Amino acid sequence: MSFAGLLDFARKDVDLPQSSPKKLLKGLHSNFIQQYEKDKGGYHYIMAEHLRVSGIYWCVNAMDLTKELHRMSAVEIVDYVLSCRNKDGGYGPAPGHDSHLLHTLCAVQTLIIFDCLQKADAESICEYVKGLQQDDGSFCGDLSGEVDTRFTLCSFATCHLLGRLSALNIDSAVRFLKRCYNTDGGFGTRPGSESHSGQIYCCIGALAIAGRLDDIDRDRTAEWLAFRQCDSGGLNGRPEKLPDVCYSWWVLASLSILGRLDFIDQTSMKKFIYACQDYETGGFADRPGDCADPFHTVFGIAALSLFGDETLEEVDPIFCMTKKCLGDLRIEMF
Ligand code: GRG
Repeated sequence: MSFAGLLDFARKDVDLPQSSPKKLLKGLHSNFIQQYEKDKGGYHYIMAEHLRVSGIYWCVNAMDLTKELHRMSAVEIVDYVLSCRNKDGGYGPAPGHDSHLLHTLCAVQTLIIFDCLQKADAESICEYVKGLQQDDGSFCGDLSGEVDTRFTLCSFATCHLLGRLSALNIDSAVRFLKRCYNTDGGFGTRPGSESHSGQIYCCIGALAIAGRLDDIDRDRTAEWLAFRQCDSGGLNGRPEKLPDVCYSWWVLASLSILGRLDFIDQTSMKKFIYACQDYETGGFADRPGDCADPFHTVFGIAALSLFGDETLEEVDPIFCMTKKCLGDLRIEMF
């Protein structure tokens, strides 16, 4: 490894360039997202087929949060999502792809955002989800058999949003989640795995949906999450890693669900999030100066909404959708 490479490897934070944006460039972001939807012949669109339904959720959710959903082609998008449904009841990322829990949840979320959940066959979707629950309470994401706490949240959220949470064995799923709870207060992908902010969001979200947050030590978990804040104000996913704007969401939403949003320094965190915006193209990148994409854009915007940015719709911390579109499907925690 070169000397420069070695220094980069040892780097645990980023500097915010002087020229970084200092406020939310809302108008630019909706243009950026709309461009993604339009450019169907483009390289990025074509290469993203394997994650398209998730990508659709990120884009329409970003537009809903920025109050610009009317600019998206609702009918075309809903028809596309419905065409990704498979005979097993689940949804794949694109027509002809196998079903996966991630895309099944994103399909349901997209239908809710466009207020047409009635077009989904709730019973067959929940049967599909139920079929992926294992004897130890865990969930596989698809037939490949990979178990991960992400899939517990996807299962709980999908069935809750369809009003059929009782289709799942909640007690055994919660027992499994508690086996993934580490002594440092975090959660990992499976029992014994390293704590990671993304997995903590999934486990806390699932426990909140199940009404079982009292089963964990909220302060211990919140402290682990608060230690993710770097000097730049940005948050990392685990110790010794670089900050990334998407963790602004995974960490902040977890703290919000735990009722501990004040464990983070808001001012420096907002500075970091603003600095991740591309002031030419619109969109957010993982870190200042990197290339913007819809994934980091939606989670950057959602984090700012949690901080109460009044130009944005209010976001729900469990489902990462506007409170407005969720209506009665929300879970009030406090
Ligand atoms: C939004 C309701 C809702 C559900 C989504 C799939 C899911 C549920 C959540 C994913 C949570 C998660 C695991 C986020 C982390 C994503 C990410 C950037 C992982 C990168 O991992 P590494 O190891 O990065 O490459 P670090 O930052 O640890 O070096």
